Amino acid sequence: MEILADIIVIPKDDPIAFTFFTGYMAMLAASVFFFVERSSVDGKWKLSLLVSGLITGIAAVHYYYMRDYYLATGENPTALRYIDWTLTVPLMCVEFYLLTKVAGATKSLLWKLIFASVWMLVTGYIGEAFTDGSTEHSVLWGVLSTLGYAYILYTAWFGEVAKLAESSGDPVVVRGIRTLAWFVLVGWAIYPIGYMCMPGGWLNTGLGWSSANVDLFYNIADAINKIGFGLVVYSIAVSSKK
Ligand SMILES: *C/C=C(C)/C=C/C=C(C)/C=C/C1=C(C)CCCC1(C)C
Repeated sequence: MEILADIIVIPKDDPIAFTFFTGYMAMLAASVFFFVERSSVDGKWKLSLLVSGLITGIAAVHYYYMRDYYLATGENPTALRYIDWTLTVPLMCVEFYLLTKVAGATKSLLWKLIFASVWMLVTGYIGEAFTDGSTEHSVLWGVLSTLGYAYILYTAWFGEVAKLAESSGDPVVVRGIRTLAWFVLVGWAIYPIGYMCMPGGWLNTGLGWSSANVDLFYNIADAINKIGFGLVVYSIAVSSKK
């Protein structure tokens, strides 16, 4: 973690720095892919592909800044991270809405999902950014945040989104929404696990991790969720015949 005459040096033994750089490139490449492929899918899926490209594009720009911030300070770029998520997670809610719109998804469903995601992120931010290192603080805000997460999870698996997918009568959409619901269940769970490994968190004891270690979890999870989510949307767009 040193800056030599404006040249940024990546330490050979720093996996966190490594994932910031690969994460950046992967997000950028994914955006190019989604934007270019937009022209090869049926008209009704073009907006969904645009949103996929925006999600990875917004993340790429944030990664560009976060990796430099991390290299320069050795610290967790909490504010940049949450600004990124506050833009990209609601856009993932827009993806759910667009995919189920043919089956009658309403604006009110979209707003409920966006509200839940903003709730999850604002409370998570308070938990991380204003921590005094105590377990009380970490747990209180972590639990409040999890309420928003649980709402999105429920909606995707059993609630409105799942029901609308079912009534679309299109097996490709049904399968696609189910795959996205798996991403929310498994891929998104990596974030709270990382959160709990931070000082004050339930999983921190014994590990003795600093708060920068959380970036390893967040970087891997972001690559899986943002690029993976977009690829599922892409595969729905190319395989749905209707
Ligand atoms: C592209 C970014 C994504 C999909 C970010 C998702 C973030 C979460 C699901 C974060 C969840 C959290 C909790 C459920 C509790 C602890 C605090 C958070 C914000 C890490």
